Amino acid sequence: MGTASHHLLVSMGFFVAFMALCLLPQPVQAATRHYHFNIKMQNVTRLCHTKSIVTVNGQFPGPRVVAREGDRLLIKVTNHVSNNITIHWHGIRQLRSGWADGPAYITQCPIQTGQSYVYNFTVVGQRGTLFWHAHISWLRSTVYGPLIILPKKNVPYPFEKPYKEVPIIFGEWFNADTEAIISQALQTGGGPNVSDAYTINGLPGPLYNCSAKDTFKLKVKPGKTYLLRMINAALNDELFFSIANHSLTVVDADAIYVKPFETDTILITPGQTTNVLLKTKPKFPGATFLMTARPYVTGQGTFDNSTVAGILEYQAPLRHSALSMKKLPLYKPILPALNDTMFATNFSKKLRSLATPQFPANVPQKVDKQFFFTVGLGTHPCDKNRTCQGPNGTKFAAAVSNISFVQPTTALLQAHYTGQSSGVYSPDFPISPFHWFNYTGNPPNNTMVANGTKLMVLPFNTSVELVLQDTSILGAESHPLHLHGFNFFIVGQGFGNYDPNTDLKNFNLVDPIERNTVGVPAGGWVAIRFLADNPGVWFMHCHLEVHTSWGLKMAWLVLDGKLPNQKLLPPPADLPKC
Ligand SMILES: *[C@@H]1O[C@H](CO)[C@@H](O)[C@H](O)[C@H]1NC(C)=O
Ligand SMILES: *[C@@H]1O[C@H](CO)[C@@H](O)[C@H](O)[C@H]1NC(C)=O
Ligand SMILES: *[C@@H]1O[C@H](CO)[C@@H](O)[C@H](O)[C@H]1NC(C)=O
Ligand SMILES: *[C@@H]1O[C@H](CO)[C@@H](O)[C@H](O)[C@H]1NC(C)=O
Ligand SMILES: *[C@@H]1O[C@H](CO)[C@@H](O)[C@H](O)[C@H]1NC(C)=O
Ligand SMILES: *[C@@H]1O[C@H](CO)[C@@H](O)[C@H](O)[C@H]1NC(C)=O
Ligand SMILES: *[C@@H]1O[C@H](CO)[C@@H](O)[C@H](O)[C@H]1NC(C)=O
Ligand SMILES: *[C@@H]1O[C@H](CO)[C@@H](O)[C@H](O)[C@H]1NC(C)=O
Ligand SMILES: *[C@@H]1O[C@H](CO)[C@@H](O)[C@H](O)[C@H]1NC(C)=O
Ligand SMILES: *[C@@H]1O[C@H](CO)[C@@H](O)[C@H](O)[C@H]1NC(C)=O
Ligand SMILES: *[C@@H]1O[C@H](CO)[C@@H](O)[C@H](O)[C@H]1NC(C)=O
Ligand SMILES: *[C@@H]1O[C@H](CO)[C@@H](O)[C@H](O)[C@H]1NC(C)=O
Ligand SMILES: [Cu+2]
Repeated sequence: MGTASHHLLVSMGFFVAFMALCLLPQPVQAATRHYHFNIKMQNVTRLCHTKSIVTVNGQFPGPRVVAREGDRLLIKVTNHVSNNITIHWHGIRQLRSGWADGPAYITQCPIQTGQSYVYNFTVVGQRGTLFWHAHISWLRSTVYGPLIILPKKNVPYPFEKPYKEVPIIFGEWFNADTEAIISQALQTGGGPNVSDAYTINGLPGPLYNCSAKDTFKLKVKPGKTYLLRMINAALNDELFFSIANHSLTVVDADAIYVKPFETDTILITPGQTTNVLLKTKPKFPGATFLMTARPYVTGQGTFDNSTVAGILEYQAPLRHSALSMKKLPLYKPILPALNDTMFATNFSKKLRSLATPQFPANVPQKVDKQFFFTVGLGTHPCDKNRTCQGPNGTKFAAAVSNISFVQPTTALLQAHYTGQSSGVYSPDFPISPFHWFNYTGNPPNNTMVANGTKLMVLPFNTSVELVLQDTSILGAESHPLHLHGFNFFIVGQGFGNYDPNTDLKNFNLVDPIERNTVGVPAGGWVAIRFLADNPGVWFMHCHLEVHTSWGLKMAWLVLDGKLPNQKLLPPPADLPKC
């Protein structure tokens, strides 16, 4: 059944893409591709629990969106559920088209029940795997799907042409309603309930109770090369992934080609994507190998420590009977320990941009503005007359530079564009925290964080260097920071407190990895650089949804440039209103 539903998913994805191609005249270079996302409820059963979930077109995971580099996408989203919804095209640069980015109350008001909105954007200078997901509250727990960007026609991959391409999207399954979980957590101030299973393409697999029939199965032929398009759409967990007795060659991360390297295990944070080549063995008829994923965890709280498994199955020639197949053992991969920070560090150090003349790494060599932001957890006081379940009776909070972001009730981009920002946001996000403390040392006595809706304003084309420093206020923890509207280069990283006197000289300005989501090391820092060449309001937040809910988020406001092609385009007529 797992295989059947997977194949259904595959064929539906291709069907949608096929329809899009057929319905339109086809210019030689760029095409316009149309999709229709109907947001609707669907009953889905996993782990013997049937649940009514929010989906796109009744599919879980959602439909595959396929485009070529250079194409325009027109995706009409119609909301048939009682929840407000928005969709984010995670990793798409959205050059001058910020209205189509999707985070609720940042670039748009939500699409309300009965309303539609057409996301209209082009794919520029990116090829590889990205994904789309709901960007409001915790709805992305079920509303997500692959976004596949093929190279331009007749442009080959900078690696061996794969025999087949297979998306592998990780998620988290909750038996309970995730909207109830986060709203309960925000009320009590405690940590939210954790998931009941991890999933591969929506399927938890045989290591969970009542789940063997819901197993992702990849049937392969011997001696072929498969391109696995891996996506971590899990809500709250970084994941290790491995396939027994097979190594993987990493070739692309966050839709940017990398210098290929081989590894038995990959680490992928929520918000990251990784393309790997899997070379199947020359002969292995009927053999089956498990592929498994489980979390990499650095925080103090409870978490889902379970393991999702799928099956890699070598097709047996017909003359091999089921009996002879049974004799072969089922191989299982060995994953790193749940807290293996050493692996995480070594893995991230292997990631380098391809940096060839055709695919250069345009690392900003000079810096106009330097910023230093702390990221981490903290606390808010409990409301009077109530008891709270956060640390010492407080409420959990999270912050960037000690400012816990307060979500506005109208969209920031509209407020900026219409000149009505007063009372919505203030343009005074600090370039560094107001108070120095030993960020990764013993926790300070006062763990309370401040609130605010503050934006960092950048003139067009500012070359930015940003150090993201983890704090140990409530324990050091890795935070996958995601920036909208840009890719950035990860020019340095380390443990302890960032020290420009010693760390700056070790920056890699030649071939650093370029991506949209970076795991800030637990008890450490990363330095990133990007060129602010995209006018608009751009969200930056931890991609652990619980931390985003607690306020680990902020936004950049990049101003228009002088030239006509350096300005944000006007909003579309159907842009939702608050
Ligand atoms: C889901 O199941 C419930 C209970 O069986 C039923 O009332 C409801 O109509 C179903 N919803 C959908 C979308 O099929
Ligand atoms: C999409 O955006 C482009 C650029 O702004 C515009 O020319 C085009 O008319 C839009 N298409 C639709 C269907 O809104
Ligand atoms: C969270 O878990 C607790 C303890 O198991 C349970 O009492 C509560 O109902 C759960 N909350 C939700 C929203 O499911
Ligand atoms: C699975 O089922 C067994 C037997 O009913 C039970 O002991 C075990 O706790 C269950 N495990 C989970 C994770 O629910
Ligand atoms: C997962 O957590 C449970 C509950 O804390 C514990 O009993 C179990 O041993 C853990 N499993 C693994 C694989 O760490
Ligand atoms: C990882 O966990 C193991 C077992 O729980 C523990 O012995 C070890 O000290 C931990 N390592 C780190 C780096 O925290
Ligand atoms: C706190 O509780 C007292 C007694 O029940 C009540 O009089 C008071 O109004 C409550 N205060 C708040 C802020 O809810
Ligand atoms: C909670 O209180 C204990 C004892 O007073 C203290 O050691 C600890 O640091 C406090 N934790 C937080 C998060 O404030
Ligand atoms: C910060 O705290 C750590 C751990 O206690 C300590 O090793 C380090 O020297 C401190 N750094 C500074 C600058 O005080
Ligand atoms: C924190 O509290 C301890 C004990 O109450 C005190 O000795 C220390 O000076 C305080 N530290 C700061 C930075 O206020
Ligand atoms: C910040 O907001 C939270 C939740 O809205 C509230 O509990 C807390 O008291 C606020 N803190 C400050 C410093 O305003
Ligand atoms: C949906 O969004 C609108 C506009 O922000 C808001 O007024 C309304 O309360 C929201 N509805 C729900 C169900 O969250
Ligand atoms: Cu985080």
